[in-house]
Amino acid sequence: MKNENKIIITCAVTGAIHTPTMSPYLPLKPEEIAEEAVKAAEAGAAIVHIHARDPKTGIPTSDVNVFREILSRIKEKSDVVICPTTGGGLGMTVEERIRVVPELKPEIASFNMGSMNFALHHLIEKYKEFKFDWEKRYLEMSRDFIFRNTFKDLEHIAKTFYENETKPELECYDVGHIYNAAYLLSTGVLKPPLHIQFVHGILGGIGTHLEDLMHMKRTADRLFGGNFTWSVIGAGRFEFGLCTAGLILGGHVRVGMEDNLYLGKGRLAKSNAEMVEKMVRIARELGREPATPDEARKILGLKGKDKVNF
Ligand code: KMH
Ligand code: ZN
Repeated sequence: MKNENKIIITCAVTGAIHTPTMSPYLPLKPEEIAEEAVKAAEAGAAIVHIHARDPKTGIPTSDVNVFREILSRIKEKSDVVICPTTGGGLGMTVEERIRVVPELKPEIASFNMGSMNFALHHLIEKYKEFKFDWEKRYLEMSRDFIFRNTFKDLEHIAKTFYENETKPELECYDVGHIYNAAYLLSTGVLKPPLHIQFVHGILGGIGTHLEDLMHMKRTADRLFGGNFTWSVIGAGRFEFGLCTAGLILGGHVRVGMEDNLYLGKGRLAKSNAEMVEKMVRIARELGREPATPDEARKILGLKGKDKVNF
């Protein structure tokens, strides 16, 4: 089968949105995060997207040593492409967020394309009480939180990525972020071909209607012609629907507990692998075969797993 027909499934295994109360299955410790990532890869994920959490409390952390432990554990057991976050978690500085790139020199990492009020406070009302003190405070703080990615930041982040031969995965949470990417491409800050991830359903960004995805896709088509690859995220219950739409439109997809904790209505996913398995089933039913990690490396033009620093 040719690479054009291959679908890259990314699994985002823990993230910095959901908190321990929301699911007992959310991996928190480095060994749990790594294990979930390895199993997701075995289930068919070609890329795993990684955030780190404090091993004791589960609070998202930018500690490079925790990232290093997670990434090395995964690499020991799997050849999956490892994509750490540079979005980090609420309250981290840009410098803290991007440290993983010069330190660990990953093949690919997330690169957030604009500033926004990344809001999670609306999740509070779903829970009567929280396991840890920090959870409610963390979610509440997002009501007034600007996820900072100014043009000055974006230039600095891009420079750091290219110096380390790390491919940017451009997280676009709204149409304006696609225009930001086009501007940075026109000024030479970003280099073609771009890899864009359309992120739907974060409060503060674009919604989860099919028309929203069509608008993002049409805008990127118009601005970049055929010279880009793309993937879709649908937060919460829209995950599988939007990913299915994305795969029908010829894109790649991301699933996993960072974006959604449920496998179906009222049914918590017990593992990230279960979510990947579901996506693999849908893809195969619709005639798309999951890409292997090496096929994903080729499709995205990555430098290779021997060139990372972990
Ligand atoms: N949390 C997602 C909505 C990042 O880590 O840099 C997008 C994301 C961003 O994964
Ligand atoms: Zn992330």
